[in-house]
Amino acid sequence: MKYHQINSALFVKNRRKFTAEMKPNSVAVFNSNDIYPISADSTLPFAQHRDIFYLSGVDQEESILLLFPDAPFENQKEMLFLKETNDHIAVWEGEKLSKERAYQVSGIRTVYWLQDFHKILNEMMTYADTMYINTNEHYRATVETETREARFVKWWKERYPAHNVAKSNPILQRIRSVKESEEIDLIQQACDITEKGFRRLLSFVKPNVTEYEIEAELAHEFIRNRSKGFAYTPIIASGNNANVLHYIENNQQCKAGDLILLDVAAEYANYSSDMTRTIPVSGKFSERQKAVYNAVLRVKNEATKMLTPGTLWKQYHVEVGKIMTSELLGLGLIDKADVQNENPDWPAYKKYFMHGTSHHMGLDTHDYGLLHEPMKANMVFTVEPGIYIPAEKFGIRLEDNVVVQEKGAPFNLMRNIPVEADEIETLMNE
Ligand SMILES: [Mn+2]
Repeated sequence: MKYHQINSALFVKNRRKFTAEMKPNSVAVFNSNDIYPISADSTLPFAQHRDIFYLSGVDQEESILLLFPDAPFENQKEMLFLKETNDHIAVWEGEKLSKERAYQVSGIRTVYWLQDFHKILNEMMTYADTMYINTNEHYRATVETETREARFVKWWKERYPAHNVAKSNPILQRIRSVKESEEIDLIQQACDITEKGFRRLLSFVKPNVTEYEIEAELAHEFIRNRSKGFAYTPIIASGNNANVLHYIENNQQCKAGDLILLDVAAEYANYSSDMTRTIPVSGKFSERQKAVYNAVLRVKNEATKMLTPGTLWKQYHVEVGKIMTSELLGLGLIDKADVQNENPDWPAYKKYFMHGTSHHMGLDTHDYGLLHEPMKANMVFTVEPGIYIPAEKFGIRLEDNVVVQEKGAPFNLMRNIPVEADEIETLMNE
């Protein structure tokens, strides 16, 4: 791990929140992700499943967490099962968690090697009435691959058909969406690393630079600050590429006079940040570009103020739509007739701003959170309005990450990342 060890107190708290929601006499099991094969003996770099990480801090493949708060014996209430390691294995595979290290990381005292799992699970199942299975119910998830978790769930339900089945996912959606202060600190660190990358770019970008050279600068700055790298596939979209919302080719040359939309951010300790900035290739916005830029910035600032406890996600989007509508009228992109005749299911503003304004953010970039429940303090959201104008060959999006506060305006975790057009121009011309 490149990141500094996280205090295990966080994971102890997270487990307590989860087990408090479990039914009496029930067992919950969480699996690591697989290491995905490419071909021959090549693999993709390991990425831990966020649920087992959230509940244990274990950042290693082939790990299992078992929670059984009503277990007959104290040492059975929480258990970890890890891939066996010893001095010989360490020489070939590098350092893996020993039982003692696993305790330091997770706060869990009962640690077994993986080969003991079935025997011990079987014993627990004779005591338990209900099994909590961990299915992926994220509203944006489309999963083709059978995960290690899914394989386990299939086997587990077949092996123990007489037990009641309950879902871990709604509990995790709820508890993961409200962040502990330690988590907000980690997200802040991710945002701070993103800031360093962005500032590096402001003095680097010049006409004729390529999008992939920009990507390389960011990767360099992120990794040297203990990040694994980008929190999600970076979008570095110059000129008209900005109007392709999920443009990830990043292979074009940036032309003088064009804008570059950068949706690029670092991860830290598996926590995301999610930033978008739009900058002029030549270090100076045209008058028209600046007018659109400032409209997007005003929408971002107004939308941010609405992220307060009790706000409903759906209603919030309706309100942001109204603000965007008035900005688009001001820019002459739509007229009053467009608004009067608009389809309520696809309002006029959607022609230029067709995506959502906010999503939960945390261990996943599009994090857990039940969107039909009102917002709460310490939820972390992105705020990311945009205006995309293919006819003028540019698109602008600005995105910050903010924490909902008990009282008053949200706290902007990207408050130090330049966003005012004048400040960006000044920094680009220093
Ligand atoms: Mn985002």
